[in-house]
Amino acid sequence: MKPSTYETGAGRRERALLVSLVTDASARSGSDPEQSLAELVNLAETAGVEVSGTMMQYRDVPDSKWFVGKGKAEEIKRRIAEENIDTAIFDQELTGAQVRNLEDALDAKIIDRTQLILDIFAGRAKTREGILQVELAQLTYLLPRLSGHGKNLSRLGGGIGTRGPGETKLETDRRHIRNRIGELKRQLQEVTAHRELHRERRKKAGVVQIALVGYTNAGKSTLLRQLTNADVLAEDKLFATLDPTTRTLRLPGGKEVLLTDTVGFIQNLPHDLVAAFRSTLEEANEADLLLHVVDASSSMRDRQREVVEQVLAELGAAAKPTLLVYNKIDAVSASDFPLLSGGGDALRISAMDRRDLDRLLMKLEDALPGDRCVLRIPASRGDLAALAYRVGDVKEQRTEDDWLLLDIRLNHADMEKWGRLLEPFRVDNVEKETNENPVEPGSD
Ligand SMILES: Nc1nc2c(ncn2[C@@H]2O[C@H](COP(=O)(O)OP(=O)(O)OP(=O)(O)O)[C@@H](O)[C@H]2O)c(=O)[nH]1
Ligand SMILES: [Mg+2]
Repeated sequence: MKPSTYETGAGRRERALLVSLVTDASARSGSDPEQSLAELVNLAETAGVEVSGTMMQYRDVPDSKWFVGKGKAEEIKRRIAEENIDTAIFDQELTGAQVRNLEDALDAKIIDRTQLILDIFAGRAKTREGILQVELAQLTYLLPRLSGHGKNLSRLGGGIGTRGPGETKLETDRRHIRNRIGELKRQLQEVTAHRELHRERRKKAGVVQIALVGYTNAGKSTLLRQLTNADVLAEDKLFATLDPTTRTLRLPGGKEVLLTDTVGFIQNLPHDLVAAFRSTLEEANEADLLLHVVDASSSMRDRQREVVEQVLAELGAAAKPTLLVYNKIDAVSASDFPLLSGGGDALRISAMDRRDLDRLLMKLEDALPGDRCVLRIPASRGDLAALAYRVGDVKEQRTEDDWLLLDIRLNHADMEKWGRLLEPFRVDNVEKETNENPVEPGSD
């Protein structure tokens, strides 16, 4: 499927009016309609649309025919004529029938938030997996709306294939789309199997994996680049990253881990998109530790943090060890700074500040899950000491006669792989040894 370009036939950017309907149900959803609409402006600009203006209506329930009320529809029609508008973009999901009715009544292209996000994704997808996932999401979104799309369908490749005997045009299109969906799922399974194999191999090798997660535009890719010199795209656009990128990261103690950048989240993320991107999002699920990056400079930061937590819960990753990081503090005003919530252990950093990055790395090292223990190795076994340094995080080293004592934190995966070699030299759990200095629960 070709991505939609949001250009008029004359090569000019489409001009759009952005419309939001606030209902009782949306008020309960926890999202602030004004912020959501501001975000829609951002999404539209990301897609290459020129935003002419915004409109908001409060109503108990959506109108089944027009979505907005009749009076509002007339107001929209007036503005479309006055401001030479090509497209109306709705912040909420429309039914196929509503799209058709509005198209007919307003004589403009009608798009909803989901479709806009799908179009942005379509324009961004580069890898085979990304392209397959986006097309799957687009077709899944389109199928139930097929009858409703009038003029709009043509840009989504209407009139696909040939008609079977006795079939209407609509039935033919539906059949083709279903076949294509089946085909896409098969192809995706192949690609995914490949990725899972990679992941399994890394796991077996005892490599610790950390995933960067967070709202779109929080600074995940910037952090990956700053920490690992990775050549990844970071820009002030929504959904700059679609495909996960993994790089090796060396922690201050010398231990090497893998850091993965993932696709950003957004509120009201289209469900079809979450489903289609499941294998990509699984990267977060498979990680040993999540680095949750929040844009501290955003007025929506608390909502954004909640949305990410919600999506992680949906993915089954809610209980994962997570390090919360407020990024972009260089762009936060001093008066706003104390308001940053998120518990005492949340880090506040600027991805542009080297010292902040060093603090982050130290904190990461500490946050890595694993068993802390003491190894007592014969001084002659330099090979074992080297192994311990390679796979573990050595907190302290001292010698006692002909023995080397290492206070070390070993990742569970490391222990599974190397435990056989190191286990015989394990003395005791370090927690027992340091009992005279107990740690308050939750203060870590
Ligand atoms: N002022 C400031 N800007 C930052 C900081 N970190 C990132 N940015 C900017 O924020 C924008 C988004 O950064 P990205 O790294 O692309 O964000 P992302 O989380 O990867 O976004 P998606 O890939 O869209 O999910 C870019 O313009 C960065 O230059 C920071 O610490 N301070
Ligand atoms: Mg990114």
